[in-house]
Amino acid sequence: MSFTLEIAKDIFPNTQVADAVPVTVESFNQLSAEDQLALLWFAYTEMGLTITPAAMSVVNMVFAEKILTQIKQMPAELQTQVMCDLVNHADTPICHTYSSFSTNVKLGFWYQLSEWMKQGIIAPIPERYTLSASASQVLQAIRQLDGGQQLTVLQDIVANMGYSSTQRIAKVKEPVVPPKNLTPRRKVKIKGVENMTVLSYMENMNAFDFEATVALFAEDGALQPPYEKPIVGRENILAYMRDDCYELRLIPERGVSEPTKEGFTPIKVTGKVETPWFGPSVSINLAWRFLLNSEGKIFFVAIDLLTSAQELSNLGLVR
Ligand code: 45D
Repeated sequence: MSFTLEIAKDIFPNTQVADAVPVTVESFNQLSAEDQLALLWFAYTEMGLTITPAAMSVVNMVFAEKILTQIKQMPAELQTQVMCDLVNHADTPICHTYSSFSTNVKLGFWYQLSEWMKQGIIAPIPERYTLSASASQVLQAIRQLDGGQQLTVLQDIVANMGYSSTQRIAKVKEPVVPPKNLTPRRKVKIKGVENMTVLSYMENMNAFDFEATVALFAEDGALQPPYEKPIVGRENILAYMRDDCYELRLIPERGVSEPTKEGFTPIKVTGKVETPWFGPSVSINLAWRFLLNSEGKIFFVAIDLLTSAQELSNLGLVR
């Protein structure tokens, strides 16, 4: 038997992945566009989180400036219409443009709109809007999630807005950012893990040295982000990291390796990650499930959100 991606995905099967995220997103998707917009606005403002100014400097907002200006100049009803179109996956020029944005540009786009809504430049969600019973239930479900899961729900919904999320539109290539040689490389320590590939992965990611990070992968290696399909091949992983991983802070805490089988070594690490959007005010509890090949290269790594902080100490031992 040789390892395949399908088999690799199932290493450390007792990792408790936070299913509440896709379940909540799924029930959200059943709501009307008006309910969706209002609910998101309530959830977003209720979370009372302040986006760190640093976040917007990571995001290449030039891609969104044209449509932002266009929306700003519209009469209020049209502004509301545009927002509903985005939620409805409508077939409009703005929805097409939106779909070509990377996740961070989409978040930045909504962040800009939210700031303008607060300033009265963009039509606000009516304060007295009453959610339907089912929308109130979804809002209640979101309230019960931990901070990291709430953010993931918001991010997921925002990422899937715009024209037909099934029919993937070619992403706009973000210009290559010059390597930040000045980012100091800090040694990481992971309780229970001495493996150099895993340690270098964390150090390179935290230095935003994505070339060095992908060099740790096997040629046909794969990375599976939370709730997504694996991204296969160094080049695709590199493109993904350049889009989504600047200023992420990985904080691995502890880990465990399983015995090597047919040259493959499974290593599980648990810890936290901080996003540039909120910095240390929200940390996301997660697990990295690595499978290294006989050359010590990453054949597969899955990143999963954990159900709770308690799961940080569940390292794969059968309980
Ligand atoms: O009016 O090792 C609404 C990988 C609509 C890489 C809005 C990773 C209504 C490898 C939308 C509400 C990346 C996989 C307005 C690790 C409305 C690796 C505005 C993991 C105005 C560790 C809403 C990284 C707004 C992870 C502005 C797990 C919403 C990263 C803003 C997770 C929401 C990052 C924001 C997350 C959410 C970031 C900014 C979950 C950000 C979420």
